[in-house]
Amino acid sequence: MDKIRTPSLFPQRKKQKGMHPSISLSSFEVKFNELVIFIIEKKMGVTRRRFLMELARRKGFRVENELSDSVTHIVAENNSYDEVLEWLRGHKVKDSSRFQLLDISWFTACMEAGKPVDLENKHQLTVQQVYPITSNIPESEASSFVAGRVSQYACQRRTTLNNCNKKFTDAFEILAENYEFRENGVPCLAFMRAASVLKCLPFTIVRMQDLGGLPCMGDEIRAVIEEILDEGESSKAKEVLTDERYQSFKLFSSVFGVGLKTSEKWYRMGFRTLEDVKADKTLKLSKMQKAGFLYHEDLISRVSKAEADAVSWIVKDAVRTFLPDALVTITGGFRRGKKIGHDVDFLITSPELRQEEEVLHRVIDLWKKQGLLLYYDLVESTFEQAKLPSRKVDAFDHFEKCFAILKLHQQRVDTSCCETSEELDEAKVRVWKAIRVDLVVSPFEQYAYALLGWTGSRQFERDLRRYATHERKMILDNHALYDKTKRIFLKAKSEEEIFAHLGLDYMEPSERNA
Ligand code: DCT
Ligand code: MG
Repeated sequence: MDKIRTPSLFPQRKKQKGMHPSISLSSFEVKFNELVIFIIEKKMGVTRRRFLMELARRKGFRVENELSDSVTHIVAENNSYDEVLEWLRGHKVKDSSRFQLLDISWFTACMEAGKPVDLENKHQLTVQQVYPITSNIPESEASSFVAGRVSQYACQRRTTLNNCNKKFTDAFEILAENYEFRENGVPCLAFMRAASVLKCLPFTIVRMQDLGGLPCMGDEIRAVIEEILDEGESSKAKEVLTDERYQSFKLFSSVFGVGLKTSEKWYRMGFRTLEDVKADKTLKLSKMQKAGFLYHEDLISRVSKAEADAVSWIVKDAVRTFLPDALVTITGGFRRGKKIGHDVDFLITSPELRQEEEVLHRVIDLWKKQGLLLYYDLVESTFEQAKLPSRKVDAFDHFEKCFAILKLHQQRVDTSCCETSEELDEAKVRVWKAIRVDLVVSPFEQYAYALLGWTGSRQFERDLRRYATHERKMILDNHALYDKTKRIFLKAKSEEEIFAHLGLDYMEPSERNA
């Protein structure tokens, strides 16, 4: 369960390799460098757009004529979220999560204030927005209208990282995790599903009536919501956080290679902290757990987007040394637009028949020689033995994969005591950080299914498979889609085709943060 760190209000965009610095044609002084605006002309017209651009530039905002790589904030008028996404797709933008998609109301508020104003829910263009943002419809009425249309399946709810109900979902996730630690699967799943439903709402729950016809809101869930609304916090969640068993399990499972079974064992042996575990010299640790303890500090510090990009470069470079036409795609949370993750996931394939088969071994050998590999566990493909598709929900797939810990060299600068530029240069110390990396290799014809499966989120994947089974009489896994009625496997070259086979509207990775 991830704690999603809320992105800073105006994220500073970093210059990325291969991107051209954009040229602002404004002759006005830029006062607010932290954001770069682009205004969509559609439904607004050339004249009004030009007027607004000029106005903003005069007030010190940076406004781009074109949708350049530096743009951070996209403003639209009278366009729905879906229309803006459609427009972006038409302009070859695949990942809309790198932008704030905003209604003109945010822009006008900024112009009135003469400076960037905080982004509020009402400014954000989000899915399921059924009324124009500026309308006077009471919030509860709006929400119950939306609630009636919210599907029980995450694959039918567009869920971005913009969570308006964090105070509820944080509590749910703590409670779910506690049930998981106690191997109480039913309420664990109930709280995870409820959290997932609230994450897709374009409004904050402010009264119980707002829950209207929302799915997955059982009595226990409602009681927690009610208490948070009345008291500002959940006493149950608070209690869990101070629970000895929960605290120990949380610590133990933070070690790479330690799951529920080991945590349970250690707890029963009387251990409560990681120091207790380390102090017992008779304890047999697996190779994975040894690495987990060795690099624990680095691994719990989470991976930033910049670090993920750096790893991505290393992975692509290594893979393409042996397979120049290989497709190497970042999957998992980073593909969904997350700015932080616990690992970096990659999917590798090659359009040339069976060329992908040897690549992982070669990459590992190369990294060993380069001293980059701190740990690895290579799992050979079990594809031949596998009966397809797998019926087990949450079953792991049969692809060849490598769970690794990579040594990422970074340059960290401690400038606190530097007075001259020479001192600054000297202070530059080369250090490295251990990063968890998952590499998965798929045959080219299964690539779309593998990509869909490894992009997540876990809740999205679970519901996608549940939807396929219960609503379409199909079986979906990371390799294929099987139509039980027609008794055929449905081929797909892209994720879009898989959604179409399932009769679902396509969802961007950034909308799969269920
Ligand atoms: N996955 C899945 N079922 C699992 C495990 C993983 O469907 N039991 C899929 C969904 C996400 C993807 O694999 C990568 O898994 P993680 O790295 O665990 O998740 P993440 O979304 O990338 O989260 P994090 O940011 O913490 O790495
Ligand atoms: Mg991940």
